[in-house]
Amino acid sequence: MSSTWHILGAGSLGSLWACRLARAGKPVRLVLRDKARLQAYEAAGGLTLVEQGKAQLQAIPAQLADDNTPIHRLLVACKAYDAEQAVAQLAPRLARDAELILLQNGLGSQEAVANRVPHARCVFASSTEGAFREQDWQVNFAGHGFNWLGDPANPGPPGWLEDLSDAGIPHQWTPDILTRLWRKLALNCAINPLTVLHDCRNGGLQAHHCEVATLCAELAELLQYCGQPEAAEGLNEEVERVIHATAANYSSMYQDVRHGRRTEIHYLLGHACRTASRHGRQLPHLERLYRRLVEHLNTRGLPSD
Ligand code: NAD
Ligand code: KPL
Repeated sequence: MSSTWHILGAGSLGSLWACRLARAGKPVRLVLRDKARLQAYEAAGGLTLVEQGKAQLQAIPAQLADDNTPIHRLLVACKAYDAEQAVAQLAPRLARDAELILLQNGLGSQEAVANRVPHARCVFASSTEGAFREQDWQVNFAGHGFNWLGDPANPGPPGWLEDLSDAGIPHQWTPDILTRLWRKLALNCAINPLTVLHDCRNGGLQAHHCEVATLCAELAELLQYCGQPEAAEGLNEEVERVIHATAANYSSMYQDVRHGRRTEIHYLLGHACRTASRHGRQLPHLERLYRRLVEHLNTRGLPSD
């Protein structure tokens, strides 16, 4: 019998994982923010997954952080800026053998979470799957993708990967999860802020090749000196490929800004600039991009941390 999957953050990605695991017969519990959310969830009768136009309701039980049952396995599906606090609330419930799976994009939040719960195993994930919500408790599976999983502190794969296979969650265990996370961070830094500042879809950056290439050169330099040379290989070419392949899409950061939502800038461009400064290096174009983006967010009343 598989351990219960506690899902912290019943947003887009958390709901997508929860529904697929529950559909495969795995025990799943949602951990919700507060009593009002719990009541609203119970009134809805469960989570609905919309996939290829078909909606399926999963009556997954939910609880609050102050429930007293122990947690052996926790999928952390909050935004990067919420992850550390959200996990800290659950720390007293984590069993000695607890394992956490951290779904956050960017870098920095994983380390902060791991420091909060040093006795737990923290598995990092890098996901290219796409999900969004049009209403509460309903998630649309928008883009098929892949999940890379790994633990920088322990290369041995965990036993629960079988649950993911049973649930049809595409994944692979990798000893190089940090390389994957850095590569995605670099892609996001080269594309997302520019789409916000130029107010365009990803394809609009085809008119800004030189600006993109200059950022990629600095990002590649950063990856080299922070010990991730593989993540630097062919970066500009891949960025151009992604811009072309996703030309009609708005980047996730563009959508966050458009909807007045907080962005994960601190864990993307912010992390890149902080890492450069820790190494005593200057990356003038990335730093200028960061300053312009912070200013843009501030003028719209959005947080820039
Ligand atoms: P989301 O905003 O849809 O969901 C986050 C959920 O966490 C929200 O429901 C929020 O209420 C909940 N939450 C925050 N603090 C909480 C707390 N203390 N207790 C309980 N719940 C709490 O976000 P998302 O789009 O699912 O993204 C989650 C992470 O996954 C982000 O880092 C994002 O970049 C990454 N990601 C998302 C996608 C996607 O398609 N949505 C794809 C790849 C990566
Ligand atoms: O991941 C993305 C995002 O929008 O966050 C892509 C499509 C790669 C653009 O950076």
